[in-house]
Amino acid sequence: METTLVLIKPSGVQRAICGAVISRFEQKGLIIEGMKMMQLDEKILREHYAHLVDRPFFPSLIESMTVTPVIALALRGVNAVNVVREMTGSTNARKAAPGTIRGDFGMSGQENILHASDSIESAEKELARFFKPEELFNYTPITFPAIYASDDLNA
Ligand code: IDP
Ligand code: MG
Repeated sequence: METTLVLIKPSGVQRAICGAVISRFEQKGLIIEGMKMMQLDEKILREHYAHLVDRPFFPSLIESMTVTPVIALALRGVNAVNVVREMTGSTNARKAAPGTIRGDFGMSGQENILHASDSIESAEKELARFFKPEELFNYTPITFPAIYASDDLNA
């Protein structure tokens, strides 16, 4: 089992589609291990988007990510990092495939509704960045045996 980080960005909060986005993950069978609303600031965004600080759009990205609070989700499942990334779709929402969240809900490269960790290593770092250990809950929903067969769990 893996846990991955999702941020519903201000574009998702402003568009009032947080429930729709969270529903997709719930319907898929991902387990919500943590969820909270938080106001990001430049300090945390400089860490989170360290790979983009030199890009010309970086100031605009910071502005966009701080205009409202975000909703942070920790989602658990088998291969959760890759499953959530596939559900998220490619960065530019206009080019993201229909059926992905960005493909179905967005029209912008920057205002692309959500962030999702891109690797197991990133997920570990990002979960520690956005959640305290006591904000993550390791429970097993009663539906668990209908979500996974034993061979899924041994994979
Ligand atoms: P990702 O969110 O699909 O992992 P990254 O390359 O890590 O994509 O970029 C982080 C975020 O920065 C994107 O989700 C998007 O909001 C913004 N971004 C990336 N590239 C561009 C761009 O070319 N123009 C404007 N914003 C961008
Ligand atoms: Mg990224």
